[in-house]
Amino acid sequence: MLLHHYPMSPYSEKIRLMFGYTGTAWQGVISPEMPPRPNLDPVLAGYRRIPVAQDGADFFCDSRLISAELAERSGQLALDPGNCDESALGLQDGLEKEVFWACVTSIPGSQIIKQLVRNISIVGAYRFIKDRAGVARKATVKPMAPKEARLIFRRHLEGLERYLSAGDDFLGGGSPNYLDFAAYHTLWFQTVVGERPQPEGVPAVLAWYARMGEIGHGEHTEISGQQALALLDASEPRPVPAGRTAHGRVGEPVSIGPNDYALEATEGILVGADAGRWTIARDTERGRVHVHFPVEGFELQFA
Ligand SMILES: N[C@@H](CCC(=O)N[C@@H](CS)C(=O)NCC(=O)O)C(=O)O
Repeated sequence: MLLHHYPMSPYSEKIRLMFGYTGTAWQGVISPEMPPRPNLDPVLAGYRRIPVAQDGADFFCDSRLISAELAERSGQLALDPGNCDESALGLQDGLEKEVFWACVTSIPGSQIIKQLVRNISIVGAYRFIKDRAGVARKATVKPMAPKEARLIFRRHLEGLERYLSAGDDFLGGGSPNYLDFAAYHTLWFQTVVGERPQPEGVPAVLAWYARMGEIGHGEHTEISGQQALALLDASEPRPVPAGRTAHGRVGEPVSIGPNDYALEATEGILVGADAGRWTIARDTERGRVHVHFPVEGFELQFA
């Protein structure tokens, strides 16, 4: 499998660590932090988030769907978000909504700017801030005040502490499940990208965080965006399983995009659908591709 990612991306970190955990040998394509993304734009022409996984001419959008795909391929079914009960963590609006936004918003802006300048230059940092301000303006999720964000993130850590100090090494019990990786990437973003000090008064969380970090990213090599696109010349999308082609509207033109932020949608012909996933076919300059989206958090419109 191939992952379009960039070093500072928290959602990518979740998947990089899952590759390490499942012992999956992977290839990475370092993607620009913001559009234009020459590694993906010729294929997706719309969807603009990172990470995206690629297997030949099949593209998987959103880290939840990538996790489900990885769970199936590795036989580690606990990595499929559909197999985990997030409500056990007692969160009001989930790890990937409330907690993620609290994590990002509670890091001081000056720290984010420092990291951006270090990673992508002053001009890059300026372009990034302008780009993400545009994303925020069009978002359907309401912004959080920094004070509220800090409180929510602290409450989340205290909830994790209660859960983890009950005895198990991981949120999944004796071994990690999807929730471990989803909870890891926010604390990773705070401490590694945000350079925040380690949180105080939550020893079980810190021990768990260290255990998770030890998993590492596994065996991987980086290839260029052009090399990733060249794979399309010799690849065909994998057949859509019969159970997913029976949907009454298969064959119709559609557009699919996120329903919360970075709303840009990708157009194609619906070739597969079930309760958890939509698949569209697109004809690109390099041939036909299939693009897979999760149903949760996305909106499908018929043309
Ligand atoms: N729900 C998505 C969220 C991905 C996400 O927000 N990625 C960030 C980078 S870590 C992003 O792409 N932000 C906005 C953008 O570049 O369009 C997932 O799980 O993959």
